[in-house]
Amino acid sequence: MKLGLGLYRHQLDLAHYQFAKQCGCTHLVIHLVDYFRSAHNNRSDQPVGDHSGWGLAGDPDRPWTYEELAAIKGEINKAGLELEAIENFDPAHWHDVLLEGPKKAAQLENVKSMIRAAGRAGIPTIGYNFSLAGVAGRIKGPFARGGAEAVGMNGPCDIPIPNGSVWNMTYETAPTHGTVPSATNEQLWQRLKDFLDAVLPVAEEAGVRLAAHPDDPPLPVVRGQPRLVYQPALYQKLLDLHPSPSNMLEFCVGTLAEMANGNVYDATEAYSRQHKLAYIHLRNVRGKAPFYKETFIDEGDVDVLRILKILKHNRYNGLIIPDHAPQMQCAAPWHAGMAFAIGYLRAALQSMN
Ligand SMILES: [Mn+2]
Repeated sequence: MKLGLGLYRHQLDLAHYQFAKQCGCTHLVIHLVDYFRSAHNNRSDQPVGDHSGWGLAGDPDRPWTYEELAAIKGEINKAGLELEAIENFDPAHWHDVLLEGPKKAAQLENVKSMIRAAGRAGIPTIGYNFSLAGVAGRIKGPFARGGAEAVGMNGPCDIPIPNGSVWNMTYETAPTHGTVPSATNEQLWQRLKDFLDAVLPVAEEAGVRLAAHPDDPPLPVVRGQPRLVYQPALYQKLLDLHPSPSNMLEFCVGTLAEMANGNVYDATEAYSRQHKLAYIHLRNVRGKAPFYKETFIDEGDVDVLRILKILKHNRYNGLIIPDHAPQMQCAAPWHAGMAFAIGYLRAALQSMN
């Protein structure tokens, strides 16, 4: 198994690459969407936002190009690391794929062009969230050991999504008043199927795996909109929609542990046995959605060592990253939190080998 870090857009620089290398990472996952333009998001932290979301999405007229992806990959390789995945599409490039809007066909072409660009640049994976409400309703507080600041949820989130927004970001600066009408669960699954049917053949040809994150937070409805993968068994429904080697999972252990049904060990066993894990988000939590708190990796409800043993038994040899970590009380809260998580995982992996 390989160990890596996930870096936000504003962290794509030599200092962060060196930090990852110094932690013992060999691989990176990068975000190209900037979630931190909004004033209430602190750049040292993970984005939380409020019901107005994370801020403005990117430039709708500029899908990622081969040139920019190759340049970023070149810098990462120069620092002695591999670029394993890009995490998340930009709502600016595919909002009407999610919302079944008038630009759907053109935006499916956007997505195809970005998959081809990633493949040509030698980036093997793109992670995505097929989600209308996105990561909504989270709160921050001193939830982890010693009062370390972490995120969590303390009840459902029902505020409707304003027009011109999706997945916690604004893609239209002057939208018409009103809110996004609720889709049905069947409609949303059909949109996902349309998406997979359109882009998976291109992904296969480009040598790129599309990796689906489960709905975080995992609830059947958030902001009046249905969710797709909010129970472990629903990941199987997603895989069965399109039997392609590029139809894979961004397997988020923390989110799976927050789910009300099933259990995270059975889910890890079932999907790693099928070799459907493109890469893994590994963190710990306490409680179940909509009442849960993120914790340090060695506290909380999840037996992380048991997860690693299941993965090893099923010969998982892909990448593990801590998707989030609590902020530690010091001059570099994000760095300390990540270094602690990576150190723990590195020791665990070494002791198993
Ligand atoms: Mn995750």
